[in-house]
Amino acid sequence: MELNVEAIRRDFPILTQKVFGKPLVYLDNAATTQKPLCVIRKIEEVYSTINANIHRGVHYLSRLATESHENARETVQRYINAASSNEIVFTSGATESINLVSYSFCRSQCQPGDEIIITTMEHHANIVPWQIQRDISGVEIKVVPLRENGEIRLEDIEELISSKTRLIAVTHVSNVLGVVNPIAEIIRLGHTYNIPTLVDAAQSVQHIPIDVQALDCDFLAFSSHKMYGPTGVGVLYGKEQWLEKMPPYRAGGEMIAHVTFEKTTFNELPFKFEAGTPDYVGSAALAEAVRYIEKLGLDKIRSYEENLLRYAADRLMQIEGMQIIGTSQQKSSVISFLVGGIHPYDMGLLLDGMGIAVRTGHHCAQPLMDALGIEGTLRASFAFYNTEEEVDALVEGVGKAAKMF
Ligand code: C6P
Repeated sequence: MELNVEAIRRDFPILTQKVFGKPLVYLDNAATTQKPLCVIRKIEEVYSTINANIHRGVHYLSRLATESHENARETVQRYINAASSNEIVFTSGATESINLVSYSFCRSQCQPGDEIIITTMEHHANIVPWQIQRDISGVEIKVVPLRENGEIRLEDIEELISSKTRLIAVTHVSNVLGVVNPIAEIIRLGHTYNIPTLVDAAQSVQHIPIDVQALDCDFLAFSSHKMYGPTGVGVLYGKEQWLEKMPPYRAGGEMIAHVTFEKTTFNELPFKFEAGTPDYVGSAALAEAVRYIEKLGLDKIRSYEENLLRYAADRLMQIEGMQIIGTSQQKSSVISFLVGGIHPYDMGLLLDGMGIAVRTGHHCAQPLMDALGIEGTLRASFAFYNTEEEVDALVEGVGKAAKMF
């Protein structure tokens, strides 16, 4: 059975809105996805029924809230098939998850001169933390170049590997090109040299089934708000063997075992990395989003979105002057494009006037823009609630806007 998109759309109240008198066509899902009613209601339910600080109180509500937060951890564990819930650390988002790894991994596993491999297509969130560590820990950054069609190649990664390489940090899906990187092969390559891999799954975990055990993945980072969950919550998956070796990232609250003014001992995993009051309302709502995705089925979601992406690419290519950025065959849910010499921002504004929400600019990937020799792109990004009719509206909108220049 295929997805019943008409019924799915009824779960997302925001999609029925009009913008400037036109039906909203929301194609900015790579920036953030909309939320189904069950997620919105979960937030209300937690605040209305079990709200209390977790892990602290002996009282009834605190026990329920703690149970809800820990159940959410197990839901996330199941979703990515982690071996243990100790390997699931709640953070504020993919950005914080990567910052956690960069800080704690470099501090405990790297010496000055050691090397971290990243790629040209990384989001700033997987570039800048390593640059900060370059200043603090003295690590060097090696960058995998991009091939013509926007892909990275295994042999280019292997070329950069040396006896000083400590980590490969790579995005699963590029938020600009939509390219799906061969993370299984990259992880395997790293392991042949005893090098762990951090996968930035911010743009993949909502589109592509991920099994961290099958992948033998060392670290995986993602955000709740890009997978139909609330903002302000994220996940770092880390293999227990690595997390055990890494020192805490932030200090205070739940991450301690015992404190005196002379010395503090730290809590066990995963609490060692969760300082302060965690977003236990957000975690419950994220778990609800995960259940929603699981109910639809990621395989069905993937196949629906792949068809939509193909349809969009074929239709957009019919527009005169259309240039699609990133022509790899392995793509997921994102199309970046330029039309003639039209500035993406100008085109984006005109589309906005037609009720069509796309993103314009460098998409927090300026080094990629430099490598491509462009300033920015227009980007349409899809979710399972988008339709071919919405793609038609985009194509018509872009065509109309292009004629205005
Ligand atoms: N990309 C986009 O419109 P946060 O902000 O922490 O939830 O996610 C950061 C992040 C990390 N990696 C990748 C590949 C991403 O795409 C993002 C967020 C958004 O493309 C906002 S810039």
